[in-house]
Amino acid sequence: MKKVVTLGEIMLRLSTPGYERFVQADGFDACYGGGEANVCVSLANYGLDARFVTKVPKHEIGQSAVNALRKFGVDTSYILRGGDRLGIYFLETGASQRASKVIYDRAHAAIAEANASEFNWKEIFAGVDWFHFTGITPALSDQAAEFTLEACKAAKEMGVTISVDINYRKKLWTPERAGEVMSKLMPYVDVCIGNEEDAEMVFGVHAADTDVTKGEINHAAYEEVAKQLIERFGFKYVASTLRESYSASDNGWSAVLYDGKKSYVSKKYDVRIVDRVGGGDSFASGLIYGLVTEMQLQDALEFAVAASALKHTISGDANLVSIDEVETLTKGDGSGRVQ
Ligand code: KDG
Repeated sequence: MKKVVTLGEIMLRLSTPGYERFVQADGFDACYGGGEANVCVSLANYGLDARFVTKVPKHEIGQSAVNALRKFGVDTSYILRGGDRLGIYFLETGASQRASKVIYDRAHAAIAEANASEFNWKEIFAGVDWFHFTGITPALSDQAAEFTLEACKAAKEMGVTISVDINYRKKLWTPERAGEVMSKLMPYVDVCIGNEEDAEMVFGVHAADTDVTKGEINHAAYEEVAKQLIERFGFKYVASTLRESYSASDNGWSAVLYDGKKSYVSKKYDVRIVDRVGGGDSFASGLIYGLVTEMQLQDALEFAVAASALKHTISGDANLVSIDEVETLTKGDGSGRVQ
């Protein structure tokens, strides 16, 4: 069985019920989320040996986060215990013209304050095929940037394939700091996932005559972005979802992968959104699953985008779809709504 490791923060997600506003809600629905935790849960759910590395406080809320991962079969044996707190993120789900809102309460979380010396990467990566992280983890603190770099160096030395989801979070760092830190990590990465906005914000890379702020992006323009990223960092593959936003509730959802020679473009799904949080993570986990199990590139991309289309129909951060469900969807023509 293929072995995958992800590294990052798991957070308590507190969302208002239904579409209630923050100022209106008398209670919150609780679950756990976090970019790399979501990817790990999804990979465990596909049957891979998926290990999540983080640090959580020794108290019961830390334990509850670990239990939430175990429930889905994630290997939690290298989760460090200690520190003061588990980060929280509050979510108000939007609809129609009203966008969703996220408020972070994650400063000084245990993982943000962990030190590089606490992780034994040789043990963590022993026998591992794939390592995945996102731009969220090195954004957490200077120490987090340092241990992410050490993880990348160890993984590379041990022959582990590395993927990143650029996942630029403007509430965590500036484009300048993101560019500086991420540029040091990218030379270790084999597979880069990132949309055109991430590439522009973090690396200042964009397609000529394309204004990403106006949503003017298609697979041809993305290929220009991917080429520049490969030239600069030597990635093997660059991939992204391509979202056409009709409203906060509906989306045209497809994806593209560039291998340095040609672009592979997926089917497009017309998605009715129940919960879009984790949509990018579900694409990343689908792509990792496809690539680590050695699917053809087009098949891996179709698996990833179908998995991700299905995620939009599931409440909570994690993509709890089965391989069968994903494969059934990939066999259709992609024209129907995903409900
Ligand atoms: O990709 C989903 C994440 O955005 C969510 O889980 C919260 O990790 C999170 C973050 O930092 O935004």
